[in-house]
Amino acid sequence: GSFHAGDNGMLLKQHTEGERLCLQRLMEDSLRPYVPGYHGVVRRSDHDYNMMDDLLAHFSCPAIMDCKMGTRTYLEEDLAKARERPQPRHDMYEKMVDVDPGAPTDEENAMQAVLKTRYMQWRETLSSTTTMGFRIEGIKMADGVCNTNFKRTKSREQVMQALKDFVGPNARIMNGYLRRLKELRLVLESSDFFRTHEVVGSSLLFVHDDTGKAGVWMIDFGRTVALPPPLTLDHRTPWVEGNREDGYLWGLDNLIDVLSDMLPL
Ligand code: 4IP
Ligand code: MN
Repeated sequence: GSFHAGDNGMLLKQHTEGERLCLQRLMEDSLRPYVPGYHGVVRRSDHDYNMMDDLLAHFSCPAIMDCKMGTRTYLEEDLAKARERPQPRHDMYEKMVDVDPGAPTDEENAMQAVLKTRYMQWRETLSSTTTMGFRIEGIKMADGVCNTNFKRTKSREQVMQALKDFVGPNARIMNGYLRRLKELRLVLESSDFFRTHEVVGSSLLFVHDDTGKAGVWMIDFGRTVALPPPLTLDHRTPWVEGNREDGYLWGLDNLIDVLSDMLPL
């Protein structure tokens, strides 16, 4: 995989230059408390890694949830590339057929392949990404049991049930998550980094344990890119090709709304 357990409380993630730039800039931004602390590039047995704080280090038997944020999960530049030089993918065709044999078009069936942007768009509309601006990617419960079977978790009711199963009956944890998400929203609304970046394929990592500790952090900046100045985003305006909007804050509004509706537990 692309991760390695680092030394004492650190995590090593396969280096990409785009993610390095983001993490470096985030260390100077008001968002710093909401991202893993970044410690630069390190080399281990011939590979480069971005070294960052392991967010799980201060939890005991944590429950973990990954929510991918935004209404769009591929970059605008991927669309342009796909038009200039289409690269149909057999692996993505197979992933598509596994979930829904009726999903590929006749042309895609003939090629036994789909474009990545087409696959990503299909995943967006199958899940809550298009309708709510976020989707649950995976959950690991305190007992270690993992569930990544959320590809068709789409309706508000389905999403709420999954969130209920994850949070459990503990009001302290629920209130902790809500407080943290509302703080994050305020900071995002005034962050220079956030205003000037297209944030795609990034997740919110939820972590809690049975001591009642609960935290949320922004992770995965491999497809977060700086906008050409003076362009900025509000992250709520609907996307039309060219405006680069990603729907991140609209998704966070919806996520906070769903969690609030679950109270009182
Ligand atoms: C995956 O699809 C995820 O979208 C990955 O995003 C993406 O990686 C993969 O693209 C794509 O196949 P499934 O989740 O349906 O399996 P993430 O890394 O956020 O999970 P990228 O490279 O876009 O980050 P490929 O091109 O790596 O296969
Ligand atoms: Mn990735």
